[in-house]
Amino acid sequence: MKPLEFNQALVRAPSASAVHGLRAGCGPDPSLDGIRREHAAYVAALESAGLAVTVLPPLEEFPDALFVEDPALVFSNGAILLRPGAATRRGEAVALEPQLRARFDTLLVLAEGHVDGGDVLVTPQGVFIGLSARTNPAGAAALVGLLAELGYEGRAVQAPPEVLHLKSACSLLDAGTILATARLAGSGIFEGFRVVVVPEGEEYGANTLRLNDSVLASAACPRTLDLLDQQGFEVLPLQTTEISKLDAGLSCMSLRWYAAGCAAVDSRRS
Ligand code: CIR
Repeated sequence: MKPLEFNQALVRAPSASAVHGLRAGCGPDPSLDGIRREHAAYVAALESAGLAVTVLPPLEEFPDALFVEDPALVFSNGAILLRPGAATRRGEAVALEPQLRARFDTLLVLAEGHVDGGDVLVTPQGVFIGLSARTNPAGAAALVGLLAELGYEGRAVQAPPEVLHLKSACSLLDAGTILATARLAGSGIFEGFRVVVVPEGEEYGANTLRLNDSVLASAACPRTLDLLDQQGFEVLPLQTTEISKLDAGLSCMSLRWYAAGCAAVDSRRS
């Protein structure tokens, strides 16, 4: 497994309905222009990190469809179609299926329970599956079986109750290092990893995205950016003002994988 090497990404353009996406709180509404701007900057960041990006058309009937990470998991040797935990998001998996079939020889389908991709943290040592309001034990157990078919070891863990997904509170920085909130780090689930803890008050910043040599991180968390910089990571800060109003972070807007035989994009091109 090459958990930090990627040359392909699928994203979905935000629909006008994106402003009506699910959210737990009741803060100000996101602006559509802002969502589109943040999404466009995100696509540019994926490209500058060396990925070839395919932008799928928006889905008006599914406001959260731009968060394309949740209905599927993708690996170099196959993909898994998931069953999102929110009823309004289930059709996103149906819409994604032909896109995955066109790109992966092996497509497995979760047949029981519910799992959101945002609850799945892939590491070289195994795959953590967070139990949350969106991912239930039946879905996690079924996913462990599908992961085993692809050669990966899955393990269910408890996601922190205050966040939407497991990866709202953590991300993989390098093969042996995880960035996490203090609360999740203290739970002990990352035994064997070096854990970097985000500064208090910047818990949202725990959701970064390591792609090749770059780490995409939220510009809203300046102390986390400094911390990552001090640790020697090449940080690409991105605005997340509008998507964060929809409880979203940086990992959620793409599916990423390494496809052998496909040329990586040269991010240094002028
Ligand atoms: C939702 O509640 O499903 C969307 N508004 C946000 C999904 C974010 N997904 C992710 O972080 N993986």
